[in-house]
Amino acid sequence: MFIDNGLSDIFRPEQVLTDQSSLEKYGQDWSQVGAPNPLAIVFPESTEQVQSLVKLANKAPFSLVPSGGRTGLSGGAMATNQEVVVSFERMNKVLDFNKVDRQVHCQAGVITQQLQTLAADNQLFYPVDFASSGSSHIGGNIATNAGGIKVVRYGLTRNWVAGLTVVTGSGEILDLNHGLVKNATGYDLRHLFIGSEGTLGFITEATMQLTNPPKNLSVMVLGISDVASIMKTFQALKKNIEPTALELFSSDSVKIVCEHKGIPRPFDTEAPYYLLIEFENDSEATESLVLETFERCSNEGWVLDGVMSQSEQQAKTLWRLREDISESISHYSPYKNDLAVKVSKIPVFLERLDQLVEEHYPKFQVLWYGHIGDGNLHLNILKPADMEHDVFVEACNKVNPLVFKLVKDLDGSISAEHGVGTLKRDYLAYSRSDSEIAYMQSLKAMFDPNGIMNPGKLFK
Ligand code: 2HG
Ligand code: ZN
Repeated sequence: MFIDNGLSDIFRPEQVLTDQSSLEKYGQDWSQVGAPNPLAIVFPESTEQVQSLVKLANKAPFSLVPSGGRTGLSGGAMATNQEVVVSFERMNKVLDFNKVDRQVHCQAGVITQQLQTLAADNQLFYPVDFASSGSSHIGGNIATNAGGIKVVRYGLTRNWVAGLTVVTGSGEILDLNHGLVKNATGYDLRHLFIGSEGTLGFITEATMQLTNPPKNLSVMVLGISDVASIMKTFQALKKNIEPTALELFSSDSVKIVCEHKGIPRPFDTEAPYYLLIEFENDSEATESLVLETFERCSNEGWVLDGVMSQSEQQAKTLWRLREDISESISHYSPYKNDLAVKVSKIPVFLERLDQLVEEHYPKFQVLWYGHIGDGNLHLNILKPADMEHDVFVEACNKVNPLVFKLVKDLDGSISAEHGVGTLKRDYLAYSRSDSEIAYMQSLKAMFDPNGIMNPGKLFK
C-alpha cells in the first residue's frame, strides 16, 4: 500500500500498470530465465521522474529493474522478485540533432532503428546494428554495451556514446561528458555506466555520435570446407579487404533459417560452414581483388562455393541467412553461449571447442554462428524435442565449466556482447579476477548503497 501511494505521488495513473498480462510482458526479456514476477510497471517520461522514483525506492524500500526493448539474452531485464519495472518506452524522444557535431541527443527509450533512420535521413550513419534493431532501445544498448554485426569495422556501442545522463542508485543525476570528443579531466564515469547493466544507475538520456555512411556495400557468402579452413579464408580476406562485417555460421544454422523463413539456400553446394563478408565495393579494383581472393581460397580447397550480391535486395537476402538464425532457432529453447577470444586465438579456440563439443554434447545438435571478424562466437545448443527443459539446462550447465575454462585459458570472455545478467553471473570469475570483481562490487556499493538497482544481475 505504501508503495502504491508513493508511486502515485510521482506518476499519473496511466503511467503505472499492475495487471497480470503487463506484469508478465514487462517482467521478462528474450532470455526467459526465470518466471516474471514484478510488483508493478512504471513508465517515466523524464529524467526527473526517474530520479523521484529512485529516491522513493531507496526509502520504501523496493528494487527497480530497467526495461528497454527487452531483447536481452542473459536475463539482465528479468524481474522475478517483486521489483518495480522501469520501462523506458515513453522516454522515446529525440531531443536534439546537431549537424555540425553529427550527434543526436535522445532519451533512453529511442529505438535503435529510429536512430539509424534519423542518421540516414541526414546522409549520416549510426553503425551499431543487429537483428533486434527494430525493438531494442538505445538505453539498453548502452547498458549492455551492445555489439552486433558491424563491430569488426565500427566497434561496440561504447564507441558511439558521446554523453550520458544517468540517475545513480542513490538518486543523483549525473551529466557525463556533455558530448565532448576530448575531455581529459579525470575518471570518465560515462564508461563505467556503459555495460553496467543498470546495476549502478539508470541511463535516461544519451548523446550518440554519427558518422559517414559506407558506400556501395556488397555481400559475399562463401561455403567453407572445414574448421581449419575458416581461419585460412578469414586471413586471406582480411589481408585484402577491410570488411564492414565478417560473420560465420554453420550448415545446420542455414538449414533451419531456410526452412523456417522460406528463403533459398545461398548455392547448391553443401558446405559445413559459411562465411559472410560485407565490404565497400567502391571500385573495380576492389571487386577484382575480392574475386582473386575467392579464387585463391577455392584453389586451396578452403572455399567450396560462393555467391556475391548483385543488388541491394540480394544483399539483404544473404544477410538473412545470418541475421535470422537466432529467431529461427528460438523454438528449440537453445542454451546460449556468447564467447570471445582475440582474433589471433580463433584457430586454437575453434579446434579445442570443436573437440569439446564432440566429446560432451554427443546427443545435442550444436549450432555455430557469430561475429568471427571480432572473435565472438555464439555457440547454441539445441534442446531435443523430447527432453524436459530443466534436464536439458542441467546437462548444459555440466559442460559450462569446461567451455568456460577453455575461454579462460585463452584469456577470452564468457560474455562478449550479451552481458552477464543472471544467466552468466555464476561464471563471472572465468573472465574477471577476484580483485576485479571486488572492485566492481565496491563501485556498486558506492553508486547504489541500498542495492536497489537491478539486484541479482552481474553479481548475487
Ligand atoms: C546474433 O548475433 C545475436 O545473432 C544473437 O547476438 C545470438 O542467438 C544468439 O545466440
Ligand atoms: Zn551476436
